[in-house]
Amino acid sequence: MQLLFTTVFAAVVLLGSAHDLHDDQIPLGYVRFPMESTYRSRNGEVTADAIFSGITTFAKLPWVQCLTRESTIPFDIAFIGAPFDTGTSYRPGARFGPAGIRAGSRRLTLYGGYNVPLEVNPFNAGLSIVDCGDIPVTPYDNKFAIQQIEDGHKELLHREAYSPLGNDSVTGEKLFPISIDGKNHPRIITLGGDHTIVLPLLRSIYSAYGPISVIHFDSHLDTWKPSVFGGAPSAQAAINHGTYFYWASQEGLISNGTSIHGAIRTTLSGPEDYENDDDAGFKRIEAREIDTIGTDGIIKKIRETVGDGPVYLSIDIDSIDPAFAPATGTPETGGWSTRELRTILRGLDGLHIVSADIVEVAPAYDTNAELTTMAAADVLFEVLSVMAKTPLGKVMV
Ligand SMILES: [Mn+2]
Repeated sequence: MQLLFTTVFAAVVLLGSAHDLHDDQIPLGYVRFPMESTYRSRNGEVTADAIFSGITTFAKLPWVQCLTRESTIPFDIAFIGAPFDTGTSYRPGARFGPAGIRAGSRRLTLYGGYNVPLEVNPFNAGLSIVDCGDIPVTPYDNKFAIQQIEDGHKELLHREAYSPLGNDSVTGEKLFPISIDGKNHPRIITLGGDHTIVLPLLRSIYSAYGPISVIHFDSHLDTWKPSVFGGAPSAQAAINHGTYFYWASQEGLISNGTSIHGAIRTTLSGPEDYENDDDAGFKRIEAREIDTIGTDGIIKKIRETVGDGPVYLSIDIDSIDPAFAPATGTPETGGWSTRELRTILRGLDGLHIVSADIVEVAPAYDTNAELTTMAAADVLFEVLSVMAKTPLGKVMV
């Protein structure tokens, strides 16, 4: 009897502990310490922490299952994937973008992550920065997928940021949130996905900030009317990666007149596409303007257009020339170099970028040197650095 009891007891304990293990299982130990620097080794030792080993998250940031059981872990900036590519007109494959960009980002903290021109280490700036994995996205139903992306983004955006806003670094005055709901929201950096995902992302942004100024780097306008760009067959076909800004404008999600495209060089259905683009609320910087006004002139135009209000930043990897970033859905030659785009992004230092995305990275078309995914990751390093320097707050007047 004693033996039977002991056996049963032992079995219960074993089952119990197995169950506890499962409940307590955390994918990477450092998730428990979201403030801990991702770069710890000072002696150059190659360990299990080496950048080429282990599970791949963006820049080896802690993986947090933000949308499921670790939904209470707070953060200031979250990376989230939106693996959707069924709104694309030419080369599909951006559903593998999030995984590819993460692979291209492994090297970001190799030397510690200090951004020399911006004089900041975003990974060590006191912010909680995490990789939330991917939003679940169905490849079978675009309408449903677009709703999933909006819901997933909102779920993250509407939390409270981990770090308090603090005070203005110059005047020392207390900062207040710039959101319309008065909350200090975290920032979300979305890894696309084709560009269609920006419609649900802007719907989410609108729910926290109202109509938003958009900085959009792309070789294409993406404000096309569905009747011009693939939308004739059905209501579902009308929402695609060339029309999402048309719909966002129709829905009042974009701040008209304080939004701007950069790197435009697409052919058009005709000059009237630009009139339609004006109606959608955008100013334009052509890719070729880099030869006349340079990166300084481009930065100036952008800053004059968006002012100091809340800004959403959307980066199509095809803004970069296919010589540097070939793996994309609709490549256009005559674009900017990776260096030029990175310089322009650093020129956004001080703007209130509330969230951002990079889209149209389709790794299957990349070189085996991972040019495109590396470019995408490095571009996001600049975005992350700019975000880390400027809190999303303003002084009350
Ligand atoms: Mn494009």
